[in-house]
Amino acid sequence: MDKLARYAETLDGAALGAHATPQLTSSDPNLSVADAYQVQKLSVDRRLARGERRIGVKMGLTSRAKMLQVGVNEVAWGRLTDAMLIEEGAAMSRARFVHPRVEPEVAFLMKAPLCGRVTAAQALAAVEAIAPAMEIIDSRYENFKFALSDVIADNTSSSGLVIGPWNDPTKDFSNLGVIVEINGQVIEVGSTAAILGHPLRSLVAAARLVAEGGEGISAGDIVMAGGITAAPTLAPGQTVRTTIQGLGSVMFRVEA
Ligand code: OOG
Ligand code: MG
Repeated sequence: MDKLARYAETLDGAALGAHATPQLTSSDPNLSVADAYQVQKLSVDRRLARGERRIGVKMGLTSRAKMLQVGVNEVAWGRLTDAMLIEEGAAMSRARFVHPRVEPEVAFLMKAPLCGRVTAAQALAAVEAIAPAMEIIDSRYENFKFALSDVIADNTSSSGLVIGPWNDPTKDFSNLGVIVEINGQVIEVGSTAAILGHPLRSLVAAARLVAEGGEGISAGDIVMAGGITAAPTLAPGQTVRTTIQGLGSVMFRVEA
């Protein structure tokens, strides 16, 4: 088996078994970003071969708070599958994850394809709806530590998503207040403007980066714009809610 396929198998196995694995760059410090995206594709292909279905893409590290939290300063993207979906208001099992964290995000639902270099106006015209959402990230690396190539190979830590109510995308969502509550206590506050100044910029970047990766964003896809605040750690017994001003709220529970 070639090196990249072996890395994909290791990361896929770590996700399946909910155990941490050493960073790839600790033994392969020169792993390139291009090779890391190939590892990501190969590991997601293993999921698709098991019957999971692609439902869209996610952007990561699109806010300063997120870049600071993990020490990686580049925007990256990952692939979403139906197995990652958690029903709004439902519970996720902590045992299925290594060391999960939660991020408040904005989700886009696409009504038209988007591929390559597009303007913000073209991106908005391809959006059917926007929703308050949360991503559950779970780095498969020990101590949640990684370099850029590591996190790209690991599908940018993606492991779950919860989507709230869909809203008309023609309302102004450039600077809406965001609150994350755990068990009724406010844990993080922020603004949608934390996402590259406007969440739409994340969609524009997604169209370009996904096309550079040889794929596209299709009608019906979900695109996650990226975490707005630092990501709090999840533990059993928590009820987690994100509210975005004017867009509504989204919640889930954490079980053992
Ligand atoms: C990398 C993934 C970051 C986001 O929304 O910024 C991400 C990580 O922090 O593990 O999903
Ligand atoms: Mg995220």
